[in-house]
Amino acid sequence: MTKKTNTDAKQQDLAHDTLQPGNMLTDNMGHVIGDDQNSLKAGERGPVLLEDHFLREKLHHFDHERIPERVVHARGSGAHGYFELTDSLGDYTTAQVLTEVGVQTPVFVRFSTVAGFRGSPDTPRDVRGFATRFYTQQGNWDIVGNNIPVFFIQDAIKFPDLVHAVKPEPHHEMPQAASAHDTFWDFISLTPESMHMIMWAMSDRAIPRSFDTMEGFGVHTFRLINARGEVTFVKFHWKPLLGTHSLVWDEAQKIAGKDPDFNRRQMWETIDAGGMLEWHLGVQLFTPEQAAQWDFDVLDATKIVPEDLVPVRLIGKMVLNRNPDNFFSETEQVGYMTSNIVPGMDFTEDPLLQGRNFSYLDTQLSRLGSPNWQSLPINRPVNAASNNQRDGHMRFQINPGRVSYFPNSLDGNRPAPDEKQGFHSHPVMASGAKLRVRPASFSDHYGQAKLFWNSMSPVERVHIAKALRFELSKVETPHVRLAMLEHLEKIHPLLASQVALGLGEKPRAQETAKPSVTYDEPAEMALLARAEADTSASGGLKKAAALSQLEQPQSAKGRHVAILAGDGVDAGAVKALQQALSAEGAMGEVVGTHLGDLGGVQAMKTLGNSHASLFDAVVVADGQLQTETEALDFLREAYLHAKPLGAIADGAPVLAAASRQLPGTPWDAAHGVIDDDNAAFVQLLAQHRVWNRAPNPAS
Ligand code: HDD
Repeated sequence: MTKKTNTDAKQQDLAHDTLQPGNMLTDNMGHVIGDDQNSLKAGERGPVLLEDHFLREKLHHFDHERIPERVVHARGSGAHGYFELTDSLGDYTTAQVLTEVGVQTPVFVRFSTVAGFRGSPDTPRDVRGFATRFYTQQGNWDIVGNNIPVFFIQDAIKFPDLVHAVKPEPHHEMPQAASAHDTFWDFISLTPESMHMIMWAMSDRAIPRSFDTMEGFGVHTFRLINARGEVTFVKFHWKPLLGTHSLVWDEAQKIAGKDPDFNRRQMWETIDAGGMLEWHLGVQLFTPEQAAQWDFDVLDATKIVPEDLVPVRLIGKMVLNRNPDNFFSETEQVGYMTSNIVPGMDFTEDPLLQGRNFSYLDTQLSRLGSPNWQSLPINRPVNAASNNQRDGHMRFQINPGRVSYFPNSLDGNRPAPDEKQGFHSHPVMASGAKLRVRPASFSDHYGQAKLFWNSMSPVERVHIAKALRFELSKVETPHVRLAMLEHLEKIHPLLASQVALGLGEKPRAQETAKPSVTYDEPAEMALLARAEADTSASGGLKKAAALSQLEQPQSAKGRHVAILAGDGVDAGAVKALQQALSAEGAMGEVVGTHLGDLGGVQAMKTLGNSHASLFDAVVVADGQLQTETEALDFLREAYLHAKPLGAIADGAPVLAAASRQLPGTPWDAAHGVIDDDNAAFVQLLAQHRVWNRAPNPAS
């Protein structure tokens, strides 16, 4: 079957609006400007004249360039691409985007953080937005998801409180892009329904390595409706082909300073170099009857449906392969809405989704300033909108004729609803007394928090304990810290105990271990490895598949390796390593003692203007560097962040010199330090990190 695609349709549409600059400079009314560098004055040194309409228009437009940033998810980065269905859901839905195998549907995805302002760094500890727009032939479909499958709250009415609590505090607007402060933890300590989400937010999931090494989730349960009107519940998943991998917290903080645009830059440069970012689209399909049997409620956005109960079925692939032409026009002006669904889909009564359906339309109006925001190129559907809505600020569409109502006899009774093609809400029964209550089926707030904890590997549990120590030690109000320890104790006393040690509080359990600071201490890892909790609200499971990132696919593709070098480096050895890396889709970049030629290899970055935290691994290629402190620091940082290290040519003595900065730590192949073996190094790179590198407790 020839690949039918409407990718071109959207690209042509956007290209039509991408204004290629002409040769002559004009004002916004098309008047060619003679001189744009000097205001019109009376005399060489006289006053500027009001009649200078070019000056007035230029300053006028400039003064009005900023629009309100998003109230949450202000910091974002977007890219275009396509979704191609590979496995039809024709038994479950009539939605063409989920039934027409082989069709490439244009998409635009915007990744974001939640709490930080528009100019905040890419790598705070935070949830990541993962908003996908499908420009389908049946209208726009938006999966406005996150990289975490649950949420802090069950009811949308609490969202303003949650956001007010996490944003910089209103009396002094600090801290920027951080949850480690009193108001956030005060709110959380009084909101037990947040505990499952807190475990995800304090895990490595909240510091993703890159956009294409994080998962995406639609979070809510939606409905699919087939041609016979039968309903199936569905949850949407984005599974990155490269697996799901994270930074470590010390590294994430340093990246925020060394390159605040770290993730944005990675995506831009990958696509700019002809690369792409790829995910599988997966669905969990289950019936209302199945859902009724579980000990959790699928309308509760603080709960997952564990993949052990309902496997994720991969049905297609999304590829992001085109950068926006203009950040503001596309990435800033895109307006997603959870209410953007197509025929063959429907909402469920999830109270969080119901509230979101109101909020997104509402917020676009205040942010984009006109009811015609949906006519902006990035928001325009590929099938033209046709209705009787008229006027409003910034009307782009020109509707001819005299009829702007329905029914009508003066224009062939067009446009008219279409019984067959149109969207129909599924006639689900809905009745009951007007109540402001939370259903009992929503009331278990710790069962799946324990399920997540149990599903973590020992090193991931240590990272959660370290994150909670970091966060709660920043809280200045003692009773808030203590209240949080109570919640943690309900998840597991050993977790609460290890966090308490960091807060100067009594441990909550007999057993304790030296809390990890820089390393992941083996003693704390061993202690927390034994901390298995009794779960509930999890379908009878004690732990769930696919929650630990250490179970994820591994790949060296997209990895970025620093090759440290000075003048006279062995260029042949460097090029051999770069070829071995590029064969696996990774990249080896020379970081030199200076820019430019180092005797056969080019340095585009230097030890002074770069940092180990910006790379996945470090190889030293030059023995002269053992006296270069910056080189030794580069290696030390990478070691502490559990990154693969290597030496080629005469670089081994530099590794030895660097190891002397960390006495008692193993710098050998068994602990991820590879000397002169490109194949072994590339294989290690694919494993992401070397987690067994903690110092030998006997040393
Ligand atoms: Fe939201 C933006 C995702 C709960 C109200 N949200 C926004 C964005 C994402 C999400 C990815 C950025 C979209 C973009 O890139 O432009 N939001 C979520 C997820 C949630 C969630 C996965 C929980 C499951 N959101 C949520 C609730 C409400 C909102 C409960 C309000 C009741 N969200 C908004 C908003 C935003 C928004 C205020 C701000 C900017 C925007 O809509 O376009 O309407």
